[in-house]
Amino acid sequence: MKILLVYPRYSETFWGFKYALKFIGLKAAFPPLGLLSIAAMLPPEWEKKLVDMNVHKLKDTDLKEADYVMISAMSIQLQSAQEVIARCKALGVKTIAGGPLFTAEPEKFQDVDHLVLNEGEITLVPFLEDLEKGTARHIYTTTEHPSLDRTPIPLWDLIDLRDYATMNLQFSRGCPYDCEFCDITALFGHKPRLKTAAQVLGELDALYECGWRGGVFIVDDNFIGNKAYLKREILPAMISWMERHRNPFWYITEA
Ligand code: B12
Repeated sequence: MKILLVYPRYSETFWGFKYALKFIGLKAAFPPLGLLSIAAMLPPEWEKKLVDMNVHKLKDTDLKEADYVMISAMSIQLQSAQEVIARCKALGVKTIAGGPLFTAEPEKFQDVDHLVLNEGEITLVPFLEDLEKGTARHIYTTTEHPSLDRTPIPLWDLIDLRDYATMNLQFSRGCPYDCEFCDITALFGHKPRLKTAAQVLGELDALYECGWRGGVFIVDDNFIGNKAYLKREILPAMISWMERHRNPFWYITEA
């Protein structure tokens, strides 16, 4: 099976850093972590290629070569996502879409063949089983939030790390608070779900072994959603990992 993973273009906003990136000679600020994680959940024998449209042009030949095009996007990528879906439809290529854009408003995407919504750790499993049986439905959804112990290390070899300013790592999902400006709990729930220290160090190792040195963005909804666990289990493990590896990374996060 040949899979093309596509990350649509961002609209022009502050957070796309379109103009600032030119000063540092890079193509995008952050890699598509959701898509790289989904890639790692697919059968290992499937052939996978990833096009981040913020970095490279998406060619019709790439689309035509794929058995399925898997698209991930957030709302800011709506226009580009719609264009990709229309191009696939015109070329007769089947599409599978997931991520926050599609999960928040699935009714807008009738032209997508399979909407695999919410968190892939849960919904991708029945979808892949049905796909194998030839009975895949239009939509897969769930009201449950998975534990993060099933989340694999992203398939970093699908991108060229040198195109990006910062690499991403996720330690937790969800947030216990209820701030009026934030809708994160609608997608990821109120209970922070956490990775173990072994998982976090495994992800640091993976980035280190790919040759990455520099910034690592811990892309949590709220890095301090569970302060006690963070201070007891994660930060001491990260500090000693950093010392053992002579401080190859610096970090940013959201709290
Ligand atoms: C890091 C982050 C950013 C970063 C970088 C984004 C990037 N490219 O990596 C920055 C700070 C730049 C950013 C900015 C913005 N962000 Co932001 N961001 C996040 C955050 C905190 C983490 C994203 C992440 O890497 N998650 C980890 C991966 C593993 O999760 P994931 O991508 O969701 O993938 C999972 C599922 O969605 C699903 N899945 C995803 N893709 C696919 C594809 C397929 C085929 C399948 C089957 C499944 C699937 O399975 C995956 C595993 O469970 C999320 C919240 C969150 N917890 O995810 C918000 C979030 C994505 N951001 C959001 C928003 C609104 C924005 C902004 C528009 C905010 C603003 N007002 O400016 C900007 C726009 C950015 C731009 N370029 O213009 C919203 C999107 C809401 C929506 N309905 O689309 C989110 C969900 C937060 C929220 N408020 O709810 N963001």
